[in-house]
Amino acid sequence: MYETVQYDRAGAVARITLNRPNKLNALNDLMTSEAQDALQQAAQDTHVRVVVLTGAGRGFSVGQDLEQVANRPDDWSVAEHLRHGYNRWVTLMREMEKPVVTAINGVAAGAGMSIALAGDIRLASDRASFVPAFVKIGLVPDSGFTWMLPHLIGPTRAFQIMVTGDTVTAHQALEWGLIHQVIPSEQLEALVSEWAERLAHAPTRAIGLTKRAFNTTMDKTLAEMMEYEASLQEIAARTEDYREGVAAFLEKRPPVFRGK
Ligand code: T3D
Repeated sequence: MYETVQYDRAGAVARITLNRPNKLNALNDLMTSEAQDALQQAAQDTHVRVVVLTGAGRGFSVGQDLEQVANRPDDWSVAEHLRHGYNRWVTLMREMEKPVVTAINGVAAGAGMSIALAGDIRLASDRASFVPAFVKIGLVPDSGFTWMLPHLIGPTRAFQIMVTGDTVTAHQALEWGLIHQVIPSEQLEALVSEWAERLAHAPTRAIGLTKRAFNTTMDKTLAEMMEYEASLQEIAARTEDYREGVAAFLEKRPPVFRGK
């Protein structure tokens, strides 16, 4: 049981809900450690094959709880706060060898935007917006933002977003390639469940290894990547799901993947 995060598992789908709706799910230290714990729980639970991360109420998350900032001692280190907090959180999402769907139900600001964009599949309500708030309070983008943005949408728009801090609407985010889909708010729940079910029946190991390749590709050459892919394929090709995939194809029937 957590105080600021809700964790539910239904079948193969784990759902983590950031749960401080009155503060638009601003990230305090407790929420950060509880969210990390919930992500680790989902990563380790062999029943779980997909994770959905969303926010309670009208926001996804507005990033760092600025009330907490005001009460820090003078010798307090922001770098350490990021290393143990949001950097670890984002890393848990990126390195989990299961698909992570972010269901961006409302505003995502600052580190909350970084966390929303760290999902493998990013589904936004038409009421969602993205606020790169860092510059508005005199900060550098953090929690992976300066790495993610240029990779997702190219350096031109990424730089503009970072230095203006202007709000990006859900439809702009879709058009620019920040997210995968914009969904009418009343249908978000249903469509997120559809995505989750689909991913829960996918070959989980192959998807996990694909994430491993994605995480590696950005600083490698084509030759290095082809070699790396070959080593991952060596693993994927030994899974039960691969045998099932080939058998189903040859038997002209849909495959039943078990994530093994
Ligand atoms: O020092 C470090 O730790 C460095 C780490 C940095 C990482 C970061 O995430 S930096 C970015 C921090 N976030 C922000 O700067 C966003 C601040 N919030 C806003 O600009 C606006 O709230 C939004 C544009 C996101 C949404 O506006 P709106 O009009 O929809 O909502 P609101 O009325 O501003 O907010 C609703 C409530 O949430 C309100 O509380 P109240 O008055 O009803 O009691 C507001 O104060 C609270 N709230 C919103 N954002 C935060 C927050 N409380 C604490 N921290 C927040 N970030």
